[in-house]
Amino acid sequence: MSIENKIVLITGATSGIGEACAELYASNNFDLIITGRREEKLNNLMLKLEKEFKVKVTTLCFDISKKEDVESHLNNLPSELKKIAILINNAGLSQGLDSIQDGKLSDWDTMIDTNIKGLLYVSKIVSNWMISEKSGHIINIGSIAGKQVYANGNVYCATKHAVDALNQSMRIDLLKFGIKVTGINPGAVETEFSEVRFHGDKDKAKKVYDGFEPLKAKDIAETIYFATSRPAHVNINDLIIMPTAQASPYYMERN
Ligand code: NDP
Ligand code: 8X3
Repeated sequence: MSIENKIVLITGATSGIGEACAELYASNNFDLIITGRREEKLNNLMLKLEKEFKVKVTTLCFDISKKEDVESHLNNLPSELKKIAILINNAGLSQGLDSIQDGKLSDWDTMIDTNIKGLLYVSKIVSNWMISEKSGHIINIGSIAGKQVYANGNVYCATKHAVDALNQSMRIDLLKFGIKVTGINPGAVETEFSEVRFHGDKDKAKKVYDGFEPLKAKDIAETIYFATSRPAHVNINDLIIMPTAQASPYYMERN
């Protein structure tokens, strides 16, 4: 355990892409701050990574869509943990896959509050810490849904288009402070994403990935790691990463 290691803050590290990032950065000797709502999963991951990689892992259990909770958990960190080298804005979700006329307002609120407002609450606080340090790298997890829209994706696609816009504008605002900003936009990755989208319907979720090989969370973690390990003068602005069998949300080669 050492506070001299670089610190990476990963939102939504209890599963999927965030968890894979936690594993990869810990294995490369980064200390971590990991967040999510499921406390037991956070604690288990902390214990595993601290034991396996001898790094320091701090857990913060809060709902990213609740402004006061984000502020109190982040602002209460000790000052040495506010020296964040990398922020991975990963926490996010889709709820429902319904047409605009049939969509549920509660699903829309959840997606907008989590994917846009949650990302903003965290970014405002952490970018100010990075400005004080005059360095840092923010990774925004967008989606192919932030580049193209598909039927019934309406509000989820809109939130990810918003992440794409924020990714571009953060890069401009933080330019003069030497802070890097990178957008990572995956196609289909097999995680808990579809199960959450279909409100826990595992069979329906599984069918999303039938007949082709989707991306794994580790594929995205490795891409993020690549982006954050470029030399100081190099920034990767934006990447789209798809399964080889998926050309776009609409073109999928299934067996
Ligand atoms: P998972 O469902 O496996 O992971 C989502 C993570 O976000 C969990 O750790 C979850 O933690 C966290 N999270 C969700 N809502 C909240 C909240 N209100 N407060 C705090 N944490 C929250 O999905 P993925 O790993 O696939 O998703 C990660 C990101 O990647 C998302 O932004 C998603 O939109 C994006 N993405 C996913 C793709 C895919 O095909 N899987 C493709 C493109 C982008 P907890 O439940 O413990 O709160
Ligand atoms: C997740 C990928 O295509 O289901 O963002 O929107 S997709």
